[in-house]
Amino acid sequence: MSETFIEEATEAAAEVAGRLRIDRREFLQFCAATATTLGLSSGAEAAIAKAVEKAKRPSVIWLHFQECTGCSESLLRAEHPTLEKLILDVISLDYHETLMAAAGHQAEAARKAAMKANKGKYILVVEGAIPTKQNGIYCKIGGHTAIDMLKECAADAAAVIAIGSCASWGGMPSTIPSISGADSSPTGSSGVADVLGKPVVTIPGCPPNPYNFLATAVHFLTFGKLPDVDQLGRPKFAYGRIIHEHCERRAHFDAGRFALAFGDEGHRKGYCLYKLGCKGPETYANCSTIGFGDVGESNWPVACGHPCIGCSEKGVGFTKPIHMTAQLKGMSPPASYPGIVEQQGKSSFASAAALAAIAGAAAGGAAMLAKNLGKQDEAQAQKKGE
Ligand code: FSX
Ligand code: SF4
Ligand code: F3S
Repeated sequence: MSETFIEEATEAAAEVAGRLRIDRREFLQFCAATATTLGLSSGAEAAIAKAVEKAKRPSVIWLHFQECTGCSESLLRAEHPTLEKLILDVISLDYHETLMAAAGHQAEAARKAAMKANKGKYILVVEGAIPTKQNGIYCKIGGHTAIDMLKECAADAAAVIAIGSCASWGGMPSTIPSISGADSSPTGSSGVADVLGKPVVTIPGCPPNPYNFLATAVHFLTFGKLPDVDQLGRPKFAYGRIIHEHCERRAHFDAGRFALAFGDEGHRKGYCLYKLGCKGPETYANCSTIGFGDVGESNWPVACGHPCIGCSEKGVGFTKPIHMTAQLKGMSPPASYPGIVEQQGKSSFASAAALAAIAGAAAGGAAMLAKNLGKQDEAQAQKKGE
């Protein structure tokens, strides 16, 4: 990074810090954290600082359908470092039913005005699933069904972002009742892409981590385009890895140490929650690496002692029973694994698994895992037999 670039970034930081009345260092930390979240190379934080300083804020029209407003709540509830201030500075939130002062006809007029003024340039953010049964009559706003409103707003949008699991793939409202023999949810709740018939950027999670939305918006602002996504429309920077790969309890998983009941000795000692139904091994998200809720390090479901329920993963969250054990997917070694040759000269299970993965010996690795998963049960059975 050149000195001029650093100077410019520092000037930009001073400008934004003054405008938002936040500490300059706090703003630079935000830029660095966003660059890290996005997986950008060193120096990107300066580009982010300059882009935010220019404040060419993209207009955002935010729709709400079948949901609990948790996505908006999680964006606005963070206290440090004034996330909501940054969000509202990075984007121009021109229509948001639960935040805007306007109501009724005024709200409708505000939406039409924002769409007209920013035709072809605004970002459409959709929160909530779209009920599709009986022509969508289960969710109407201003006399329009969610289906019609979504299609109308999406037609002139520069980009569409589905925020939360509900908008991404149907989420909680799409849960099929288990006792009625139904094959869909009562209202036919669907994701945005299914209704529009085209892929959109999705930021699943119930609610999603606010930084994943913010980083996506900052990427748009800095580079003029949305970040790279996977086949489900999820930004790769946030959903490229399985939670289990970077979980702080992973060493316990590898060593075969599991909590078997809430409050048992293993649970109190912070052992792996796999046997309590943790879906970390089949859920793609960055919860374990960036934490949640902006209230301190290691604040995410598993760190709090509850198994991940896979809230961000279609086919897992709100679909699989909470205490059903997860399917083990792509067991690649996490970055935190020890080296292949231990300092003491011994090889650990972790290093053996890393070697197996490198050699592509997946079957061997799986066998080892199965052995470890059974370890604790065997030990307990033996104990009982004594
Ligand atoms: Fe709620 Fe959002 Fe869950 Fe859904 O988040 S937190 S039900 S994903 O649409 O408001
Ligand atoms: Fe962490 Fe869950 Fe994986 Fe255990 S199963 S290591 S608690 S993500
Ligand atoms: Fe959801 Fe699991 Fe993350 S429950 S918030 S995907 S840890």
